[in-house]
Amino acid sequence: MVSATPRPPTRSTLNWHLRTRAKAPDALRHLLVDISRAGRDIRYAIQTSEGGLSGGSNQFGEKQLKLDVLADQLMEHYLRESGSVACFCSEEHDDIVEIDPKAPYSVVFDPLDGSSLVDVNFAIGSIFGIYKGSEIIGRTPREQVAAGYILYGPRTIFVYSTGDGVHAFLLSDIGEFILLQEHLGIGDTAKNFSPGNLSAIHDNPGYKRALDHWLEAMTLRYSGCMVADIHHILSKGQGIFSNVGGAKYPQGKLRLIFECGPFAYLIEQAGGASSDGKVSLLDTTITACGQRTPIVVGSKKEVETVVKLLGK
Ligand code: AHM
Ligand code: MG
Repeated sequence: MVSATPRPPTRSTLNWHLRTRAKAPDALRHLLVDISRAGRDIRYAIQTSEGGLSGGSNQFGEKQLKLDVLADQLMEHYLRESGSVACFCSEEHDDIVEIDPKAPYSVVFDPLDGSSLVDVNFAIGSIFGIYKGSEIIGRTPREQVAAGYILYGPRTIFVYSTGDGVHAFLLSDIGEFILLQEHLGIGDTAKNFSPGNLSAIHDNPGYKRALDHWLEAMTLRYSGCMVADIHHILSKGQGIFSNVGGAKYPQGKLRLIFECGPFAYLIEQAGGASSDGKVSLLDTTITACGQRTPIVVGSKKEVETVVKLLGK
């Protein structure tokens, strides 16, 4: 006889979590599961495909690796297959790519963040954010209905939020993401600092003041991959990450749409803070695909301290 009450699954899968805990609408749940599948395939590509340059450059004039292109194609494949994506904006495309204007969501993503670290076998990642509707320009990252990342380290971890906390999943040996930790939280004070675009201290006295303050009592944790460096903060429950302007990158190196926006959403969901030096990154209006922004994210009190030192 078939039981009337559905039994919980034997493993807490991502799909189960999205359905029963996050109570995500079906289309959003399917889309997030599809993005996790892209992550699983990108993981396989990192482990098995040849290295080297693709011969092309992205919208920022950066030389693309074959893996950058492959990761981008895998993500695009799953987004198209989902049937739920109106358009997407990727670090590897010059402009927004339209899929189906009538579909419910728009997706922003960096398919392979920190890909220059692949040769040295450091951790790298994919980042994504999801907006309702078919517009991305003119929105603010606060309007994301979900954001997350996949970290390809010794273990592969999928982290997401749909606005009710931040949750982490581990890729199992049979290719399923299984719940690792719910409701990751960030304390108000930081012990670790992660300073990007550090050469800016020579042109930006505020950043030099922040560095001197960190060196007094804190410990450096910086890998050069934003996904790994921010995952460090989320998994240790404290820390600060920054990438602010100097002569080479007046607005810092990182992009609002597919790098800083999704992380600002995740960090604030976990109880931390984000700032572009003036306001929360969640309230910065997106004006162009390639828009760069200064970023300070992590433990609340430390973000406040650094913003004051930057602005002095
Ligand atoms: P990418 O998207 O081209 O890989 O560049 C982004 C990466 C971030 O992951 C990281 O925080 C930053 O570049 C590192 O830059 P730097 O080496 O200047 O600190
Ligand atoms: Mg990137």
